[in-house]
Amino acid sequence: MKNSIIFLLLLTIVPYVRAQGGKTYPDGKGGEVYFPLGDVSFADEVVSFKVGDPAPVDGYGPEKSLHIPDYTGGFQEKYTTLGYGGELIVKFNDNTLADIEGPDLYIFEIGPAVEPVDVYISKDGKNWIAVGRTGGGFSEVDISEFIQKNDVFRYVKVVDIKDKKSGKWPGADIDAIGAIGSGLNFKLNDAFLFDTGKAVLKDTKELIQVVEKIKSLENYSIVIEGHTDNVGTTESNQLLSEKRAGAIKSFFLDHGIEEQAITARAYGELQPIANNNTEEGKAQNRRVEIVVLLNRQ
Ligand SMILES: [Ca+2]
Ligand SMILES: [Ca+2]
Ligand SMILES: [Ca+2]
Repeated sequence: MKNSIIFLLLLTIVPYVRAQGGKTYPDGKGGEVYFPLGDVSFADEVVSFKVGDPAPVDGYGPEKSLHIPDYTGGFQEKYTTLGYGGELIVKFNDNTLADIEGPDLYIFEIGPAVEPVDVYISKDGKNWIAVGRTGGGFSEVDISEFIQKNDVFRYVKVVDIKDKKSGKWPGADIDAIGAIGSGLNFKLNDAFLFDTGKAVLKDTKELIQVVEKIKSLENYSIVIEGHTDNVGTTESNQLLSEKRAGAIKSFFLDHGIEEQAITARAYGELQPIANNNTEEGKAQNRRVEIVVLLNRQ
């Protein structure tokens, strides 16, 4: 029952966000940064890491840049040194990156000098959008001018710009990567929602719970994304995902969520999250993702 995990998330994260509001983290340079979603906001998974050349003397591993910033000074093994020209790709799982007013993404880089990185974002981990370069005291990135309204992203890539070749730790030292513009991400498996090939909702019990939780939040917007496996034509999959995202949108409207708060999108088979060569992978790919964005209060 994959869905029970999702609802566990809903039941735990939503009250947390309501009770706590956001949270402030030290930026490692004497200042602090506010994240409206708190601890959930940070990158959850390493997708790939290509250490630069020369590599650092002591490499602490790419996973040191996941989760909340935890470096407090000195020689702590709590950051990822990219190496000269190194490249790190991370992914958000329980949250997404989105545009809100002001900066949207923050790269926690440690050390006395800010060593710049080029920053890229992606929806699928394949097609990348360059969103700027950190450095010169700036570690925050505003993605608004590079994207469409209400776009949501799950991947971030940072590439060391080959500024400093010398020293024991060449390249940028990354403690954490966080989405200030962040949404809660819920994946609903289609098997619970629809019959094969159909776009009529069959079991809405859990969707009602989703609606109730969303309505308990303030100042939110919702992005509904329909996705399919690769069985059938690309066109038919596109159409099916469109109808299913539309069915969820109608359900939300019928249950008192305002139309201007909802964006529905369809991706068909274009954004799989698992291998379509296995039955299990296909089942994971047949899904609706609901992203709840919390705007700055
Ligand atoms: Ca996260
Ligand atoms: Ca922004
Ligand atoms: Ca860290």
